[in-house]
Amino acid sequence: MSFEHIIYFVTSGVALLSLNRPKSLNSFNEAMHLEVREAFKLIKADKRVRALVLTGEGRGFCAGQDLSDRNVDPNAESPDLGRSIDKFYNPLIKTIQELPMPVICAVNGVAAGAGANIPLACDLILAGRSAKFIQAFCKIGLVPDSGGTWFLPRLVGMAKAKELALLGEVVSADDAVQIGLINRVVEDDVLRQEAMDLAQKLASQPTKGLAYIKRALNQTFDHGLHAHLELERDLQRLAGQTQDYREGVAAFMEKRTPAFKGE
Ligand code: T3D
Repeated sequence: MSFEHIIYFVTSGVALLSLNRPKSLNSFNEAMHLEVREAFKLIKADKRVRALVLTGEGRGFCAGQDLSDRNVDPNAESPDLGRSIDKFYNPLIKTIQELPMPVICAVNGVAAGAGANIPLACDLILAGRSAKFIQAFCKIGLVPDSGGTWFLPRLVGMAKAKELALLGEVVSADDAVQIGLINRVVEDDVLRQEAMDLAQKLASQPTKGLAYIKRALNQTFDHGLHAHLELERDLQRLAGQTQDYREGVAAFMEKRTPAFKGE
């Protein structure tokens, strides 16, 4: 399948999905949304894929919604942004969160608007040294979307979340690590390789077990302790039924390196 607005390929168990509209800092138009959606369908259907790297081409990761697609002429009818959220952004965030494998976001430059929040839905966030994160919504009279008002307080606390969302100031990659927004900063020229290496390492692990870990952690704030203990029990039951669990225990007992197959 060929794409125009994204780059997509699979190598050594890892899918790479790179946003590819660099002239507008990989901002989302409808066509790119549709291709991203198509790529996620491929990922879900491809048994080889056991980890995903999401990144962007050029000097930006993503500048959110392509604002040139919005008619703001005073005489024009107001656009229904809720429809755009329902149709594209919310399904994307849910898809990333529910994907049963680790998703690494490699933030290769500026990440603004929805482009700053899509990484927060991923499981691990690596950033190039030059990356910056901007909750740009407040500058154009909008509300942080793509899960921004959900993820931010959980990651950085309410005080910092309000500061980021209400002021829309630029957060450097180093500061983003410092405040717990992202995981790691690496030099720009090695970002993609580092992300791919990490993804390949994850792709060689018990994929189903990692998917259950992801599910348990993603749901942790939805439950009280008792309900969450029950979820852990249910997921452990499922994990115990995987081939990789058998392999992990057998390899430990036989003092050898396990060969996990993601089954
Ligand atoms: O509408 C809905 O569906 C609702 C959902 C909304 C979700 C959202 O994401 S709303 C937020 C939208 N995004 C923004 O408000 C960010 C707008 N961009 C910026 O503030 C700045 O571009 C950046 C801070 C991201 C980067 O600044 P800088 O100085 O590094 O680059 P630049 O010169 O501003 O941008 C480079 C080019 O990309 C430029 O085009 P040009 O002049 O070279 O032809 C610029 O117009 C274009 N560009 C950047 N962001 C967008 C964009 N074009 C369209 N839409 C953009 N969002």
